[in-house]
Amino acid sequence: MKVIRFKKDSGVNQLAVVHDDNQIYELSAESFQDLMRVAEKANKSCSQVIEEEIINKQPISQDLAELKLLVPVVSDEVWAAGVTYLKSKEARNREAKVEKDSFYDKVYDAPRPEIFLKSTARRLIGPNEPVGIRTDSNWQIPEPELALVVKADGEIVGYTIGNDMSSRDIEGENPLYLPQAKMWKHSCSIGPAILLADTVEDPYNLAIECRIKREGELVSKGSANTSMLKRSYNELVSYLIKDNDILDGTTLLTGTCIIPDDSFTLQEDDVIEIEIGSIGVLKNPVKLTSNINKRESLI
Ligand code: DO4
Ligand code: MG
Repeated sequence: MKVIRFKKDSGVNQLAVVHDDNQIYELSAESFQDLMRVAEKANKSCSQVIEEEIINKQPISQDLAELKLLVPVVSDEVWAAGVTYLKSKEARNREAKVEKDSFYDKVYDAPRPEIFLKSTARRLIGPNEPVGIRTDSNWQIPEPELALVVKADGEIVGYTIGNDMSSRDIEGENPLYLPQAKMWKHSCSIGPAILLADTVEDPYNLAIECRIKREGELVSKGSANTSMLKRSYNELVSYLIKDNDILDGTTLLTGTCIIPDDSFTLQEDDVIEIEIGSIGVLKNPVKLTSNINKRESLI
């Protein structure tokens, strides 16, 4: 069972559920956070609350492909874990031109994971909106990642897809540049849906695929599985909330396990597609940040 948000023709942002039979039902909750609050008050899971609400409802007549999907949860903050897959550690060592005992080797094996602030609500974008590439970097890639949607107390309530856009030359030059290698205008996309945690059979066996197209042609393709993750999701969340208050609906990206060839860099008008299990496909075109208007308000 998946929760989506979409813009109606009237301009209203609507929360809805895609049920197992692929029928879509509008929900009365105004946001994913609102749904979490209702569930908590009733001492039920989000999926139980939804089942009870839609029992006497009619599905909408449109298909998922016809809807203008929005960020499924407007997270106050999006955090990200790094170097949680072997492939990420190896790629970081190559870009930093170090062979052994690097910071990346150490963090991969250390009890404490790497966790950094990736985005704020105002910077976050959803399906089909342009992700930005920096004007001062020559080596930029998408990072396809499973994202956890968590409650303030750290409970994982759902899974979505995150794109942790990254500048490899800026990070490779000096790891202290990490915030600039990770956070800029439109550098984080999430969506298209939140798969509710209690409806997922095995979150450690989700196939991930990333496809990058240029003028319609496939220029990069990679695949992996969440079974390759070095740490557990609860371990990552436990470090996120250690001595740190978060709000309901905070999103935590769990790290990348797909890195394009080292010769690859994104270009304007490329199209990135990230597919994870039954969550769906998160698709975003690429634009130079200088060609993206300043966003004044929340989505
Ligand atoms: O250390 C840099 C970031 C690592 C990261 O974003 C990842 O492994 O996904
Ligand atoms: Mg990443």
